[in-house]
Amino acid sequence: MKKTSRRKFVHTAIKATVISSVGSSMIIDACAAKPIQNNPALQPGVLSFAQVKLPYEYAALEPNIDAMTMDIHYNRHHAAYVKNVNDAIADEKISFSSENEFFTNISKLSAKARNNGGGAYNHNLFWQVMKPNGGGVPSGKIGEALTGSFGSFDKFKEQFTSVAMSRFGSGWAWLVKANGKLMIGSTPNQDNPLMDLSELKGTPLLALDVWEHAYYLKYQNKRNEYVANWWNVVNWDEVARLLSL
Ligand code: MN3
Repeated sequence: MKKTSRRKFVHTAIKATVISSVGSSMIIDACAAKPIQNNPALQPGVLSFAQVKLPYEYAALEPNIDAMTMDIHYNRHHAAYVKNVNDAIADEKISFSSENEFFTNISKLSAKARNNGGGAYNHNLFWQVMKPNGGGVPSGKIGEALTGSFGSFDKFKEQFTSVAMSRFGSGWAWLVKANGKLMIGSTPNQDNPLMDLSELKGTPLLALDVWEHAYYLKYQNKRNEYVANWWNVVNWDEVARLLSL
């Protein structure tokens, strides 16, 4: 089998096992993922997390993000977070019915629920705020909002890049909407701005994974090059859509 057709086969096979959430995530709804149940112990009406269908092929973001990184990141790292958070929900008899309720009560839950729930949600957003031939300078309401909040698009980009570079160790950089304003910040590990214990709070519009697993195969320790090239794949249409909700 040729490499490309094998990749296509693998991708198709994975698509067939991707699930949709019982929860109310706009991200999952927007992606219309097909339902699967990762853990039969989960009760109807209780939140379960789902891995969104990757909206492009593994190689689609090259040369900015390589196919092997995408494959491992999606199929191993992200898939594990989704499985593990659903296991935690079942084992710990967590009975929240939405992702929002889950994250706003995260300080009461276990480290397993927090780390894997964040990992499940954060990556679902991450895949969707990227696309092949993305990047550029956004226009319309998102463009105006960025200019209004940060002075100019270049200043926004500079500040976001600086936050992504200064997050020590593993974590995420974010653009969020909070109280009608846009803000930039970062979170450690798999925390996110929906969590009650997060210093940065708001509705996520854009997320950048700065864990080494997101870039090490291609960029090794050069996080700066990864971040610089990531701007070429930002899906501003999706960021604009999230802003409009
Ligand atoms: Mn990751």
